[in-house]
Amino acid sequence: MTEIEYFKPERGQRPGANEDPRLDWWREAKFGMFIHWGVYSIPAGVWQGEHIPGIGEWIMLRAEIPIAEYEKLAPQFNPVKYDADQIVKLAKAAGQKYIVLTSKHHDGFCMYGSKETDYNIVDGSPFGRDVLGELADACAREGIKLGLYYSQTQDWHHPDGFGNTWDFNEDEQDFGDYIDNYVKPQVREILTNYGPICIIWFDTPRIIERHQSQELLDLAHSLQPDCLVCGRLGNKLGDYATAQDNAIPPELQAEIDWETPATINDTWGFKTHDHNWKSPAQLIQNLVDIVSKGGNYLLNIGPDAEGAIPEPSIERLRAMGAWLDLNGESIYGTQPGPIQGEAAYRTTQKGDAVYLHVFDWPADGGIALPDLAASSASWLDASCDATLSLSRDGESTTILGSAEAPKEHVTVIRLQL
Ligand code: FHN
Repeated sequence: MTEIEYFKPERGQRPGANEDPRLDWWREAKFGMFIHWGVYSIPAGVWQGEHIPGIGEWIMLRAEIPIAEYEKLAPQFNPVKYDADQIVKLAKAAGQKYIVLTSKHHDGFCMYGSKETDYNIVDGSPFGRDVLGELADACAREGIKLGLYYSQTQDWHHPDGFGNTWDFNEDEQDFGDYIDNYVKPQVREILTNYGPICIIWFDTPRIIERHQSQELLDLAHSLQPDCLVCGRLGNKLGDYATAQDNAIPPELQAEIDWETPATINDTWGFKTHDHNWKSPAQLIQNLVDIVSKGGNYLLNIGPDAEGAIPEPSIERLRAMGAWLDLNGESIYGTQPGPIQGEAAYRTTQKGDAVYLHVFDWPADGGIALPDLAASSASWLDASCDATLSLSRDGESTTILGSAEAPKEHVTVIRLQL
């Protein structure tokens, strides 16, 4: 089987796909919101007048900005437009069932009130509000699950964190001390002070040793047994597999629970120069494609320096939500469908219903399903009044619909087995 590279926990270190009941809600959910937000949203991809290529949250490393310079962003960070309720409501309108916020990204700036460093939004910015705390409250009010991203290995601000080669000499760093006396206390903070956390989303597991990953896994589970740990903890540990950014495996991945983290444009953290927005149709097809292969889609927003969500992200998320309002039955709580590997469509399944998601509507309106014995076919979107008929020949079914695609983005046909 062709396989994309995963951060994949080893079999034996985790139960197999569909085996661990702690993941039941996550398997049902399918679609989550990632939020990458920090002081990097101020330069937004531009440093000293120069456009710095690459993803926005990496500007400190890409431009090798000295800590003393980068730190000056914190006193400028005053995101007065931040509205946790608005974010949560947007996620709900988009049909996203969980949210994962960057509590600390590689630049080391914490988006919550940490006692371990003043380099955080509460103590180190004029804003002075606990972004994470407000989001946790809003999630609790709206009944949506909250997860937290935490960069356990890379920390370009901490003298013993990994990755900053321009301020520090790697040979003089004590990574073990950083893990024991900074990362662990911070993981304890975020898993203690903000209510139930559904996922801790570790990332870029470079140089972390096996025992360190294991200790973080044990710590997370001891503090919140139901908190899932993503596969980027490192050393093949974690509760589920994490695909590479924006990567969708070409085939069904039935053996693992997995998730694709993805961007709407090309950056995670806000960038003024990135206008390469994926279309709503592309995003809906990505969601369908992932779900049809057994995965979850964690789709990112990157608020700007004022805390506003970019309008193109809002528009696209709302379009996805509108589609899910009509077609969500074919996504949430489904299993990968019986027909795989077709370019023009994808399938999901729930009980004896198979959902046929048509990406490329056939010019003659006909779709032959040689190995599927369906007894009836109907448009999932009840507002669709185009004609649709089904003919059966033994174990094969042929569907005949209208000559033109009845619906924009992805049309779903519900087939009863
Ligand atoms: O380096 C990070 C990147 O900034 C971003 O957080 C993504 C999200 O999956 N993870 C890393 C790159 O894979």
